Amino acid sequence: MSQMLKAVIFDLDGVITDTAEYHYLAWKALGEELDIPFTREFNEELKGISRMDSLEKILVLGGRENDFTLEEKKILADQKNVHYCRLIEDITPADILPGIKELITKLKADGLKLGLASVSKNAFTVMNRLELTSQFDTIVDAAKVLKGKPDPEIFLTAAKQLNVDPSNCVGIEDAAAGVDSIKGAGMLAVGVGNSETLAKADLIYPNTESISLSEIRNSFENK
Ligand code: B16
Ligand code: MG
Repeated sequence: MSQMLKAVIFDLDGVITDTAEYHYLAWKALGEELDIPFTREFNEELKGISRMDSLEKILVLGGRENDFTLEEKKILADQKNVHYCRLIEDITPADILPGIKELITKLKADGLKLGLASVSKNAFTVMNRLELTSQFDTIVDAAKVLKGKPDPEIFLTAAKQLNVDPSNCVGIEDAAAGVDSIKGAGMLAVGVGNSETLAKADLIYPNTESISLSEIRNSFENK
């Protein structure tokens, strides 16, 4: 029996706006300070991963996982966040990625609910600066989520807050960990970005501009 599409749950960084690039720049600067340079390829592994877990991955990459106390790690993570917050200071609605505003308008015209499932503790600030907060029916508070992506908790929480069964939801993500989270929640997964990185998604688009609601509906009806 085919399910009805009732809600679309968005990731923020890398889907609604290009803050994924700012996370990369801020981590890269910290990495260099710690003598742990890393590539964009390694950065793919940080996408969708919480602040402290990202720091751990960087320290492991540099073989420095035992060099810092928890207190020191918190200071390093804060330092990255201060840098990131500076980078997002000037973002405006002009920084919404191409096609996303149009997609939101279509979804709302079709009576679908909109949710946000970002593990970023800066998500409310970014959504406010993009002037998108009022367009969304729910925004999950990352501070209240116990298990980050790839665990399904955040997408399941968004569905619960929307009062929609996960089987009636689609999730949109730019990170492999996020696609795993969506699939684990039992939702249809739309990936935006590299088709190899996002291979587990049900539908993959190279960029936000090419996301097609009619294709999503087709995929949804045939799943
Ligand atoms: P913060 P998303 C994630 O956001 C980012 O992809 C990831 O790079 C970042 O480390 C994480 O948020 C935590 O962000 O340090 O601002 O709390 O992709 O789930 O929207
Ligand atoms: Mg993301």
